[in-house]
Amino acid sequence: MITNMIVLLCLSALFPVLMGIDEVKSYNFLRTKDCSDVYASGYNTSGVYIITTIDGPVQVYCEMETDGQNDQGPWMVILRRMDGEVNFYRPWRSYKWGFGNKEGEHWLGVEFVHQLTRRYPYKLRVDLEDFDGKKAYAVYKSFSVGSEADGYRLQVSGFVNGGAGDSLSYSNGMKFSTYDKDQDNWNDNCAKKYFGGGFWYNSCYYTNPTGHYLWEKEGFWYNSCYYTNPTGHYLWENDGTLMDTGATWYFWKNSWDPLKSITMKIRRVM
Ligand SMILES: [Ca+2]
Repeated sequence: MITNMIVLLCLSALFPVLMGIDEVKSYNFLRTKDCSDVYASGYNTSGVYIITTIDGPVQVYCEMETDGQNDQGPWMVILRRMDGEVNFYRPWRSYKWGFGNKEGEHWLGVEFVHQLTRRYPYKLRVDLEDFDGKKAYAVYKSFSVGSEADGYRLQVSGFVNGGAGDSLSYSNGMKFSTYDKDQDNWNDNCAKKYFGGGFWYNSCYYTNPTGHYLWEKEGFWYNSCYYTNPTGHYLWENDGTLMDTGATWYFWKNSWDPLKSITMKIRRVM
């Protein structure tokens, strides 16, 4: 009996090692609600961690440092665009619960963000990078998302300019919309019309971070699926709306040019 217990104890001590590093993280973080708790537990490297929510465990990407800039982590990524690998033209259900690859492009899930921001005060940071490698950011000192019953309404304020300008205040107070759930202020459907994903569309936006991913190749903005022919160049220049459909943040350069990378991330205000 005693021997059995000793064997069991030894096995349980080995268990985290046997489960591999990612599982060790979840093992240790059963009571963490966001990346601030992960950081407080002594983990200061950026990566994917598992945290606990009322809907069960959720994988999140924690950005523990913000390279060289003033506003240090830990941040929890709620949206990342970086290479067009993931399709963001998705229905309400996907935006509610999240999708994508936490190491790469993903949307964390607006329900989860609501559950956190209804309980604790959070700030938001948006990081931008263009195709020349230039970077800028914006911080909003207060960020919260209402309940689904209230349309996951966005409340954002306290803009701090990190060179990016303020493209999000136009969405303040808006409900969340997707192509299959139009809660925007336009008499048409912003998500559908501009190939957008889920966002707090007004009528319609100055930033569309879940928009269609476009990338630059030999001096032109190519699209991942609609046009494969470079002669599309001519067509595009004559149809401004198509140029507006990328992952944009207008007030950085007063331009609708698509960005190489957009990351939205939140941090609990202690
Ligand atoms: Ca509408």
